[in-house]
Amino acid sequence: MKGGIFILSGAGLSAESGLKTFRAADGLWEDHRVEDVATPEAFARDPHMVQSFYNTRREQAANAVPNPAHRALARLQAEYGAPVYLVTQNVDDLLERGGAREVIHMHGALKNALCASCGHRWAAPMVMDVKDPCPSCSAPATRPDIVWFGEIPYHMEAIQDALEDCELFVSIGTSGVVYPAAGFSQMARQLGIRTMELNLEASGGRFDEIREGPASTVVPDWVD
Ligand code: BJW
Repeated sequence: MKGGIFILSGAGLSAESGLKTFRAADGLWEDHRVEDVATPEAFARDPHMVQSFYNTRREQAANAVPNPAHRALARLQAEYGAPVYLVTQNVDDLLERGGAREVIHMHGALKNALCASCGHRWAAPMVMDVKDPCPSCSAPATRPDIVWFGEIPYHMEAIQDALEDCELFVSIGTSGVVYPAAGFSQMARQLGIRTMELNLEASGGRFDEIREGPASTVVPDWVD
């Protein structure tokens, strides 16, 4: 019998840990044009600028600490009597550092480097250089292990399987504008799954229930 909970999180989950969201007035896309830093074309054109964007964010994420929302979700995953799938668009590791056992990072992870030539993954140094050779094939093709626009997000099959195992879908701190994640709530509704949104301000998407407020308050209130 399915009884799991599917949680899709976005940048709002980590906002109170001091990490900027993308689309807020003071967000990451205010300081950088998306096309300059978050596309494969940008990396091909100016790898130093892209590496520098992610080196800064890697350092910020390493210095951030999990907030009560990350810890509440970790608690829920540990204590709930059915699977709790933590699917995140975030590239920080604050859910893991908040105690979560298993997190599905659909947009990649700042802590990893990826070889664009052979696909090998390894722990990224805090400051990555485009000329760093791949430890497996030696190609000078090191890139951040991040899913950029136009690339296929990770773990799509596992995500589909997780959705089918759930009876509740909860969207936390995401604007719901980037696909395919933006389509998950509709997929959930089509599967007959109850949907809920926890967000500072409602995103405008269709949900059976919406609770507004900062994640550090609304998430623990909902979990406990
Ligand atoms: C709080 C809070 C607090 C604040 N408490 N809440 C036209 C139509 C449909 C699709 C497309 C299209 N044209 C192009 C596409 C595809 C494209 C896309 O969706 N574009 C749209 C912009 C239109 N998508 C892709 O290219 C994806 N790939 C793809 O589609 O491949 C095809 C395929 C898929 C599947 C199967 C087969 C084929 C790839 C998308 C990669 C996204 N990458 C980024 C950057 C890399 C990661 C990084 O650098 O960190 O990922 S973009 C950026 O947006 C980042 C995020 O993960 C993502 C989502 O943003 P998020 O998390 O929602 O943040 P914000 O800032 O938007 O919202 C913050 C929210 O928090 C707000 O709601 C606030 O209210 C809230 N909040 N404080 C609670 N304290």
